[in-house]
Amino acid sequence: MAVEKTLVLVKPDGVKRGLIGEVISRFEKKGLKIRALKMIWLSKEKAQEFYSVHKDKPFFNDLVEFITSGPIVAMVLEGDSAISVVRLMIGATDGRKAAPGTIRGDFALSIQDNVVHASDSPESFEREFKVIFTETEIVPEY
Ligand code: 3AN
Repeated sequence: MAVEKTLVLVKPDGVKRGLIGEVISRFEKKGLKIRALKMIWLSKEKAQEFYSVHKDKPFFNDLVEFITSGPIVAMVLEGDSAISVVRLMIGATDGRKAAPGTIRGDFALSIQDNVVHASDSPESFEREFKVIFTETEIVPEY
């Protein structure tokens, strides 16, 4: 088992609906360690950079519009196989298809307004992390 870090965002819909605590609480109870945490409001430029892998998709502009529509809460979580564990816990992209018991399965009914984002690979984490955080914002191991 490899200890991994992953980047999670509570998206603007999750913040507006008062789900920050619920989302963080699930990850804390699972045993994942919070190594960084902050609330930010992404600029359009940062949002385009964050979602650059989707730049040719038809929904790219809507996605940038949505993620910049309000503040988000960003965190770096760490634990054994954190990337796949967190992806399991957030559920399928489309909230209508996400399994009950997952964050999207319990709180989302949309493919865009789906409460959370989480890195899907170590490479994604490295790229996404640098858009949102600086190295010094990660606390030392504890
Ligand atoms: P995930 O967040 O599950 O990794 P991705 O990476 O395929 O999903 O998509 C990134 C984000 O783009 C999703 N979280 C969702 O908000 C949005 N998205 C994905 N597919 C669509 C779609 N067909 N229509 C609108 N928005 C979409």
